[in-house]
Amino acid sequence: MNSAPVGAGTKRRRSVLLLVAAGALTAALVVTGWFVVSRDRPGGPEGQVTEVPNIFPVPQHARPGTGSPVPLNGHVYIVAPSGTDQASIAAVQDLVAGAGGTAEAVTTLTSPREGASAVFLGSAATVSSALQALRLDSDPEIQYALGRAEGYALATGKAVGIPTAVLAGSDGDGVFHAVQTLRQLVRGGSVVPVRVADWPLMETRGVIEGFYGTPWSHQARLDVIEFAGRQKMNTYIYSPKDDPLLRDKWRDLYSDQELQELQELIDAAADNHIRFSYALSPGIDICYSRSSDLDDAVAKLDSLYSLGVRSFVIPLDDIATKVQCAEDLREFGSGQANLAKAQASFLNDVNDRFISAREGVLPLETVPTFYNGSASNPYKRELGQALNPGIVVQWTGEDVVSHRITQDSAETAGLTYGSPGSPRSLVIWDNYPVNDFSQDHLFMAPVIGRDAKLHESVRGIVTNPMIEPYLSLPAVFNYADLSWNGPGYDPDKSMSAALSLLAGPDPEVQEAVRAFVDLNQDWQDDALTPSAPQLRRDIDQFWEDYDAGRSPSGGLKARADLLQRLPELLPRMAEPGFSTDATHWMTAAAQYGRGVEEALVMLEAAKRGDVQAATMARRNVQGALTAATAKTQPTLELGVVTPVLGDSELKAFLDRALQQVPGS
Ligand code: LTM
Repeated sequence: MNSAPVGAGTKRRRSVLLLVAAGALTAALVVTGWFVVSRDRPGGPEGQVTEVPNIFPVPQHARPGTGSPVPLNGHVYIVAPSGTDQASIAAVQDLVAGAGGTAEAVTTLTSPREGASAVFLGSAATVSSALQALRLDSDPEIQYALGRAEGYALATGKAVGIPTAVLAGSDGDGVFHAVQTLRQLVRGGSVVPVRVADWPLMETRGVIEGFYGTPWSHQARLDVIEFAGRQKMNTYIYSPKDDPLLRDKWRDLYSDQELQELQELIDAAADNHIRFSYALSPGIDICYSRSSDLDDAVAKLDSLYSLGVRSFVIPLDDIATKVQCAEDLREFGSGQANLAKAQASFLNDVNDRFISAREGVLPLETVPTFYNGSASNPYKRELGQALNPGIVVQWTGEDVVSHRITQDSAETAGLTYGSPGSPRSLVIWDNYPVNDFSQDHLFMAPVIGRDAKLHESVRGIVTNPMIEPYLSLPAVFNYADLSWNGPGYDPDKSMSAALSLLAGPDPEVQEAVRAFVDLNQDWQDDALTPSAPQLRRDIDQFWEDYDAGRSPSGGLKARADLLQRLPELLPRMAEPGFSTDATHWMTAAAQYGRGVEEALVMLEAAKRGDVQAATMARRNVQGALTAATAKTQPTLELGVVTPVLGDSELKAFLDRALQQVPGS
């Protein structure tokens, strides 16, 4: 054996949890019939056709491979030439441990022990001999993938005489993404035979913590960053509206303690191949022409640069729509076009003095004060012309909260925020599933209404999530899929896979999560997100039976039972944060479940003329309704609010049932 050890990665609590969850997803996908034939078939020259498990985000190409599965539950060499991304090596080590195998990390491998298998990991150049051994070094799809930023190839076969999986990346991100795909290809302790060639269609894919309300906790940020990395996102923008040091006190520098927390986030982001992007919002009281304000902004950004941040945003949303200070009025004049002139001048200065003057900083991004709509106005026209063409604009679609975002609209917006012949590079700041404007609601429907080919017209999409971080994970999963491969994105499949992953393998828990999510579908009366469709189906069936004098089919009773068990079942999810975030909605749902069950008892008792039983059940229905509609959910600005669920379905059912059996 000719092998040299390399450093092993550290395994953190979350990694263990998510490893369990990855296994859970596998089990859940099999249980729920999610195991389907690849889009691309058949396999290779030997013609062996197997099935490729579903992979999320859907890869550009995934075919069944030839040969046998690659066991990870025995001795596994992780062959990673020096310089290979440590986080990727550590993730494969975790995966091997999770499959029950023993990992040995080496830099080269020529004479492996019998019965072992190998995972080659590295850049296209460093694993080229393994790709050659699999006769894939000149495969056109793989060549193409390895020529794209963040692209990767993953293929199985035999190299150095043993079962082998090769994970080749066009860059370090690509290698990491290959590992995330590998994670989804393990069945019964082995990697299924596959050939994947994959790359992202959008350059920027991520999460912007950009809402009003209680900012996420430090731990939640760490967890979301890890989750986003696993779903092949690459961006987390730090922009909580209620963090004073970003807006009201934007000039103040961070304390040592705050810097330490930021450093942890920045490091976690790097480990997970996520760009930590820092968003400074000075628009509240900035004087664009004042040199000390420019100095303060640069000093603040520099303090983050020193921690390793290489991506910056200057959001200017939700501020006065006119120039404010006397110096600016003198320098630029009043009016919206002059506001754009003042902002462009400031942003160009930040760009020159900071972005271009530091090593390795990505293009500056901004959120204009008029950040939605594709139609031109004097502000946008001026901004388009005066703003350095290299500065990227974040745009929310036609509306602030856009129910549909079309490619046409994005194309037009690019021209509107750009100059003739030079469209602006846009990132969509997507205001879904954000609930700061409706803090009693959860928005848990799949992401809908975004054109599949938006990648042809924008640089990327970032999702603005809910105040509840863990309840936002299903949408984050959807956005990861949509931004990686829009044409391959199927909202329902993506959401179902997300829920399976977060729920874990227990079928009862899976069912409970789906029942809970069903109650939180309605997104501002959008026709594509009908309220509580499964509950409604059960209710409709119940009244149909009732009106026809038939005994009820049982669906509604079963759902009522399940809702009452949510507080017991949701905490058993693989992702524990979900039920913590959901506490008050879950409790209200359980009360509604009790109310529905009592209503069924009441209707049945009334039907058989048992007045006493009907009266008692009626009282219980009213008690449950009162409990279900109690104010229990604390908010930052609105005090304690009533968690809204299944919008009107549950209450409407109980009201109708009560009407059927009038009280004495
Ligand atoms: O959307 C933008 C650019 N700004 C704010 C967000 O901070 C806020 O979360 C959303 C939703 O309320 N609306 C905004 O205008």
